[in-house]
Amino acid sequence: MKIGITCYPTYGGSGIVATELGLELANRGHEVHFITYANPIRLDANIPRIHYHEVEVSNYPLFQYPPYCLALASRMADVAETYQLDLLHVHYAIPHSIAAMLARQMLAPRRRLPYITTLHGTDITLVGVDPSYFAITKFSIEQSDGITAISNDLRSDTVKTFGVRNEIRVIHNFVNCDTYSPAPEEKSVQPTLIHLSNFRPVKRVLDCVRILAEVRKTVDARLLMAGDGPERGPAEHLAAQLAVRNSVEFLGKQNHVERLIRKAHVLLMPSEMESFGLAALEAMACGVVPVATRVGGVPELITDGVDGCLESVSDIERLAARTAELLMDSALHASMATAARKAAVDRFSTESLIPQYERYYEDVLSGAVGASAVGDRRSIDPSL
Ligand code: GMT
Repeated sequence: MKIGITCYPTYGGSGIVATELGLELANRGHEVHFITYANPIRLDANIPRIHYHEVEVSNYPLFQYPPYCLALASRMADVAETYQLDLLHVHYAIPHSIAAMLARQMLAPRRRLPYITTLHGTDITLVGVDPSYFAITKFSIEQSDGITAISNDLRSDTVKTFGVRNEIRVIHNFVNCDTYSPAPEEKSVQPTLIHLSNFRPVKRVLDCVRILAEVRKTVDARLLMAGDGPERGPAEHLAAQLAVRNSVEFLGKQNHVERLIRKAHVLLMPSEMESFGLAALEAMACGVVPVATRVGGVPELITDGVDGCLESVSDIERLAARTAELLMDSALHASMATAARKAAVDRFSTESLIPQYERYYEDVLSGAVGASAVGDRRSIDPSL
């Protein structure tokens, strides 16, 4: 198949999933065209069957806000026509889904160009519910020829919040278990925690520092903070206030996170909301035990007490106690690390998840799913 992929190309789970998906599809013989405003972060140059088309947005003085969505739609239509794409697959509803809908309309007089929207989380739970984006998010989802969500929880949220009646297929996040694998020889000697995110408020980055301060009352642990974003400054400040600044390393944005994750014993993910928790899955594949909050789709990934730990949001005492227990009890840590790796390999590996996307593409192309299929069913069953 010839597939156009659009995502936010910078740091963020949705962009990472989209990029890794494109790479895996290309490996399996498909032709993949990334259509974005910058080269996706994990995309190296010169990979067979991978193409990159930059979206340029000219900034005319009249525009207070350059119309990125329109530039993207034009580029999508142009690339789809030039390279005879079979479909567009957009990640994160706003504004990618609307741009794809416009591209589909632009080409409609000449050819069919279906588009699939993959919902990742904050596009529904934060951005989509904002009154200024609610109606357009609902419209763009309902117009999609195919919709996937990265967890059952996100699918329910989408149905509940927007009243969407189209089929939403759940295809969980995935991880390449060859790239993300344990390396005991690289494990840090000092007990090490790691946090990996874009440092937005929803991640509760400050809680990582609070957990470390608690843990350090019993264990000489350190914390690696990988990523960057608005909460980095406040986190550095809090670390100084809690007198743990020398035990926290702020590493900034990192390209090869698997090399870092392997050094750690525990991954901290104390998020306010997480529709899946890709960082936790990447850690589990490396045999690093996640200590996380019981929110959103995280329980679909982590089984509490078996391959990770789940506690309530902001319960620093419990999150720290579970972390300290793992650092002090090496047998417990070893059994949970093994279970975490097994869960990643058995349930979330590229080998089992990528074919699910391929099957979905085929279903959309054949018309077996999509808005038109819902429309057809509606004429038979008016309750739909
Ligand atoms: O906040 C992030 O982690 C980035 C965000 C995004 O949209 O780029 O991640 C979302 O998508 C990831 C990949 O599908 C999921 O694993 C994350 O759970 C989800 N984040 C939230 O729901 C907060």
